[in-house]
Amino acid sequence: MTDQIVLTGVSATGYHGVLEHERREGQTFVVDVTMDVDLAPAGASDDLADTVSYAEVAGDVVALIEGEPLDLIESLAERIARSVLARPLVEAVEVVVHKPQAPVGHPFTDVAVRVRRERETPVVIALGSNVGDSLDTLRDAAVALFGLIDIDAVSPLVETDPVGGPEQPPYLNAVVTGTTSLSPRALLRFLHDIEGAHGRTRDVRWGPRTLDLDLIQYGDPAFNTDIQMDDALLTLPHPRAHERAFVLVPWAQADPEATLRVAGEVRRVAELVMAMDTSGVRPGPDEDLLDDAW
Ligand code: PH2
Ligand code: MG
Ligand code: MG
Repeated sequence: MTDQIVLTGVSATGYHGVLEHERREGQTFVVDVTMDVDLAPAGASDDLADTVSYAEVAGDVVALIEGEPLDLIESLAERIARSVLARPLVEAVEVVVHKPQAPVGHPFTDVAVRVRRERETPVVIALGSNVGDSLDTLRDAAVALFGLIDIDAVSPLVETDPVGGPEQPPYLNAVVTGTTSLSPRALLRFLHDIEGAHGRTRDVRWGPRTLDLDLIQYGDPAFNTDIQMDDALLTLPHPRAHERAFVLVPWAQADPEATLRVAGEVRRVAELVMAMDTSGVRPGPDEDLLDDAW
């Protein structure tokens, strides 16, 4: 069960409605907002920065109630949902807009619309394996990702020389792009679960691994919606992705238009690839990782 923040009964006077007297005199609108937010980080840190301020959300709701008059409470609910989803920690939102003084023409207690909207954030995940039957492992991982996010593209497989760490066999690498309603932290937790299900242990840094799933980017730098963060659990965008041919080459193959923020600047992944040494990256087995799932 997802954690939620529930804000109920935020009310203000607005001028929404189809009838002329509604536009002239206004009436009370009452709004309930339920936000899906992972509350564990704030529960542990006791820090407002780790959660969503319900006071700020209430302020946004009142501004929209009092703002530009709309014909329908449907469109008011839609705008409120959009404004709440603009907060990065909110995975999904339910908005109820009540209009208890609506011109219904009969005795009634309330009328309301309820909408639920989920975030659809573009994400980029890099897959790697160099222990065991790597092709089989990456196939399983791709199927697990298929159940976790809405996949847009799966790159071809590449076989790559190991970068860093002890002497170790070559890797099979690939990149998956898609969209998700999960927050970055929630997505990371699921990625770790999938790694764990393939016997992944975290001992040698950059050492051989059965399965590595790295969250490379969350959001879209081309639209300035990419999340930049750096805490004990997660750094976004991935701090070394821009210099790793085993990530960028398959990523550019999966999405030729892809962009990545490098030192604050938005760069085309395909151009980064052209400027880098890609001699350690070769075509891998000619297999569609999602053959069975699509
Ligand atoms: N992953 C690493 C370290 N080195 N080298 C290659 N070629 N591919 C990888 O996926 C890789 C690596 C740490 O995650
Ligand atoms: Mg890695
Ligand atoms: Mg990793």
